[in-house]
Amino acid sequence: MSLTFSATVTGSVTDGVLVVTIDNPPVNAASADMRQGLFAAIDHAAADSGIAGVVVTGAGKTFVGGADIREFGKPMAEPLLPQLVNHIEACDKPVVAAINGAALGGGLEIALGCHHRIASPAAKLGLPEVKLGIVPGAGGTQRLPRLAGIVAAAEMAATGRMVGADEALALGIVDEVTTDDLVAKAVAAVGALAGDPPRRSGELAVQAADAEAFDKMSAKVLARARGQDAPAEALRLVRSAGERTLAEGLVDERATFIRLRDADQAKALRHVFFAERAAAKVDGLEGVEPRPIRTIGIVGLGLMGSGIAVAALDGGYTVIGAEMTAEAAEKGRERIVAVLDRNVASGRLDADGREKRLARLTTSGRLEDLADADLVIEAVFDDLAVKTELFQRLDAIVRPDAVLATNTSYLDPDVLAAATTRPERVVGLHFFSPANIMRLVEVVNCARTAPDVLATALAVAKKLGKLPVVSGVTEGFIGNSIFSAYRREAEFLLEDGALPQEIDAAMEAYGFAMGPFAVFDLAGLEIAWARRKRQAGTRDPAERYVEIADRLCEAGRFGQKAGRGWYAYPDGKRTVDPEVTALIEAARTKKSIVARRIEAEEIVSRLLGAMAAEGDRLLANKIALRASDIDLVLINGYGFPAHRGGPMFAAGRS
Ligand code: T1G
Repeated sequence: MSLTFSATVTGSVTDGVLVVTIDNPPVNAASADMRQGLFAAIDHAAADSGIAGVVVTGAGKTFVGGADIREFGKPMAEPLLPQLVNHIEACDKPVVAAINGAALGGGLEIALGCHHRIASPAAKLGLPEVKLGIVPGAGGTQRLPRLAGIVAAAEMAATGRMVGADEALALGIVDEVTTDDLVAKAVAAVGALAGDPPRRSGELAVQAADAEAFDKMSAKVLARARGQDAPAEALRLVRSAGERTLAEGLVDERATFIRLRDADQAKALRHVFFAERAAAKVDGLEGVEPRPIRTIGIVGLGLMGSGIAVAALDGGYTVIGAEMTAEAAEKGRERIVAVLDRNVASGRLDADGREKRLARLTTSGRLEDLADADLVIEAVFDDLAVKTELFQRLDAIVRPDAVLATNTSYLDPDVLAAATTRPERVVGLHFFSPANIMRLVEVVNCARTAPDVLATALAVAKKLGKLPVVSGVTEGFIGNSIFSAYRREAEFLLEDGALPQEIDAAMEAYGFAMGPFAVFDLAGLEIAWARRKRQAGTRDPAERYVEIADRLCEAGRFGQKAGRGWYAYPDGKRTVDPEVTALIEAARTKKSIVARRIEAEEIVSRLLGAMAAEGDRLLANKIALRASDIDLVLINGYGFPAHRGGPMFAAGRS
């Protein structure tokens, strides 16, 4: 007999057990309708003497993906999630969670309110709220430590790390893992538990924490949390679970959740969450099938190319790495193997994974060996003549349906496309170094790129686990265009009166891991210098131009690797250098600029404003599809603090 408790919650009685299924696509989020339905299902079971207990499970691949984030900022209908979780836990009949997939945030909290938890191997459990700038708000910080202990629970709540079924079992978060019929197993568990007092996680004692382990974990978490409020609050709430009653802890948790939910950081991180999902949606690609890609050729196995090769191997592709000579190819292979070995040493990869990847890798000193590649990505020296000649050769080697992608940062991919007989198959895949680590890939939609080629590039980037953002063709695409505007304004500030260390301090206080001048030194000053010299002949004389960086380069101050740049680096330690201050003062004098004190607030405002103004230009010229895409590029490629939402969000433009 089928029972309907709400539009998204239905039930059926099997062997005297009410099996409740949550079906709220796409992720079974705990919407108002779902909460009302599940609440009613528990009431129904409690009232029906023919029902021995309840099984709660999700339809599809998710158990419950969490509270419905789209409801945040709107009036919340009862029952609120904590009320629902408390209601489940208070039920006098056994309620068993059959965790069939992701149980995240409120989804895990619902499972923790159940009296017994059985997970399928596909289950993923976690409290990712801190990634949204909040803390769990329905008992997660209070019930999880009662099952998993304070240190493990605190680490999960403060980092948002998900655990798989086996780790959840080892931690005591779930009671069983089964590869059998999950619901049948849960129905049997209800039968076995019926008649006994339910085991309520909220009533369990909290085991005393290993203080040293907690402090060590906490220090690591807070070091990474830089400027974010939620992780410290999550640590505090879990840590204090052992010092007060469940009721007291729940009150503090809820108040903290509401305070953080309505604060700026959570609003920014919710923006980023939805921005990431919007970025993959490109008008005109609905229903466009990507071309099947199994073998990826990579030309150029230097730092970028070898990183891209590892990313492709990690993504499950067969990889042919090509260089111009056998020796260079062998060196490239060594670079790839070295990255894999580092991943094994760090525990990110096991020996079997390493072997499987190497079995899918071949390297060659002959471009002709790329003939069977479905996609070829070039990552050779960023020189137009070199890349153009390479594309002409590849065009004649690969199949007509093969896709050709350029990793260029600054060159015009339309010129490369025009050098081939099939420009429609050319696209840009601008990776960020190290390509096997950085999530961001700018997918450059060239003038002639065919829709299915663009769809192919997006699909490959997604399979690589990357965050693809579509960019049109302009020098520097989205990221480097904005970064150039950021650099220009930072140098204007120098002329006007600020010093590199003051500008860096202001931006680091705002939330950047590194200020602009520290970043310029890290990246090296010579490439920007070469570009400025190339552009000198055509530069508009009316345009304000700052010569300070040129003076640095003329003095051989090319940045951290050279031991001197905007800073000096005695023993590798970034140090203010009076020589640079003198160079800046001389540049001001040359332009008769009277330096003035510039406060941090003006520094931040001008630099954010410069980025947002360039973002407006990119939107007006249709280089970026949406303002939130620009935010994603700056956050994932240039260290813009995610909890500030990105330059366009910070400027109120997205
Ligand atoms: N609420 C609303 N919409 C959501 C959602 C959510 N929690 N999670 C995903 N979506 C949408 C998403 O925007 C996209 O929409 C579609 O679902 C597919 O998402 C009280 C308060 C579950 C692992 O943080 O991690 O519980 O673009 O592409 O790759 O303590 O979604 O199709 O229109 O990501 O299969 C805590 C967030 C909330 C989990 C599935 N939960 N979601 O991944 O699909 S706060 C989370 C995810 C909370 C309580 C607190 C993933 C997923 P559209 P998708 P996926």
